[in-house]
Amino acid sequence: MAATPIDLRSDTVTKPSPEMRRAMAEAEVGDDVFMEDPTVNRLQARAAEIFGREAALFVPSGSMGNLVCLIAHTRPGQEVICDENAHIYSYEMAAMAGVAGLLPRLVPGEDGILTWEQISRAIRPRMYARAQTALVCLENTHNMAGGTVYPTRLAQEICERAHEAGLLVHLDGSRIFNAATFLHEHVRGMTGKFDSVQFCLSKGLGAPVGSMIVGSGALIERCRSIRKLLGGGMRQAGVLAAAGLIALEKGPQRLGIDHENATLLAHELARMPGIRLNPAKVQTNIVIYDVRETGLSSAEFLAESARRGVLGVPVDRDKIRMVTHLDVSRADVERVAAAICELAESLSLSRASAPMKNA
Ligand code: TLP
Repeated sequence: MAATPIDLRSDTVTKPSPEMRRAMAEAEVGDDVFMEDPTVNRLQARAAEIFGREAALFVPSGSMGNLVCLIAHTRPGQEVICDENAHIYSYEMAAMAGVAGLLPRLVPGEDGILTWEQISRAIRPRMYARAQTALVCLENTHNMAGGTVYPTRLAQEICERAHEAGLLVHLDGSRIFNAATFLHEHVRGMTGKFDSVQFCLSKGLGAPVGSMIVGSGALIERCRSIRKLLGGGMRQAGVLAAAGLIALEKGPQRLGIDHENATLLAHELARMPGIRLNPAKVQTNIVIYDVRETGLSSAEFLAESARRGVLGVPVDRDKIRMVTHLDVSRADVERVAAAICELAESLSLSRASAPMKNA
């Protein structure tokens, strides 16, 4: 068993590089609630510039970034259209309902990708006694669909048609740079039509903490107050922003390596007995596979993997997610594949030698 486990639970587990730690130690700081932290101000200006927007806001997490935008765009009692497995719906403590007072209106996307046709059918008619649809939220890449990417033209069409219908559109772009890497496009062109975009510095880009919201100057002003309302006003946050700046400048360039590693892992897994996935669907750094036919639940399979030095997370009873990131090399992925192959084969052998029921 490997001494240090190979941690594929998430791309959030990455540790700041020595360069980041140096920049954090040396960061020039001020009180960001007074908007006087020069490093935070630099990070915000740079994010706005990269996305071609008027302004940006540094927030402690992707969840807070999404929630701040939801509150900024809506009022309690309204509806938000999103995919049925959207992170804002499934993994953010029901804050959409519990804090923002919104009703989620779920649409089953194909691999997490919605079409305007599906969205338009979910819009509530303007009728007394009906909750009113205010917002559409897309997720790119889509986490629980296995890191799938929106074709840019489709995302743009959804924004255009939603605006014509009087709706706003938010992008949970936590992994938007992974999508840009897959498409060989620039985030500016991919996201310019959204009313707000949240993206994470702390996932594949490698920063220890933080996310950004980008949008119009007026939106960001509003978001700044809402961030404070939620307790997210940070003080000498320049120590975090310094790492964020390095993540933003250097992180995107190496995401292709994570994608190659995920593709390699997917192809290896697809050959193993009892493991089901379609490696052709792996576009970025997330691999989701089904272990039902091994005879174990995802939790049981993961416990056995952990004993062999490999960590992942369960998606549901049958499915497991593994995510490649900057602290995982190709050699690590080969070790992961060998360990899971040994596990899958031993389970397959024990199934073959088990006495047949009702023989
Ligand atoms: N995702 C985490 C877990 O919460 C599942 C992960 O390990 O992938 N949007 C998307 C699409 C996300 O994947 C995440 C985090 C968030 C929002 C929230 O970001 P944080 O964790 O910074 O609040």
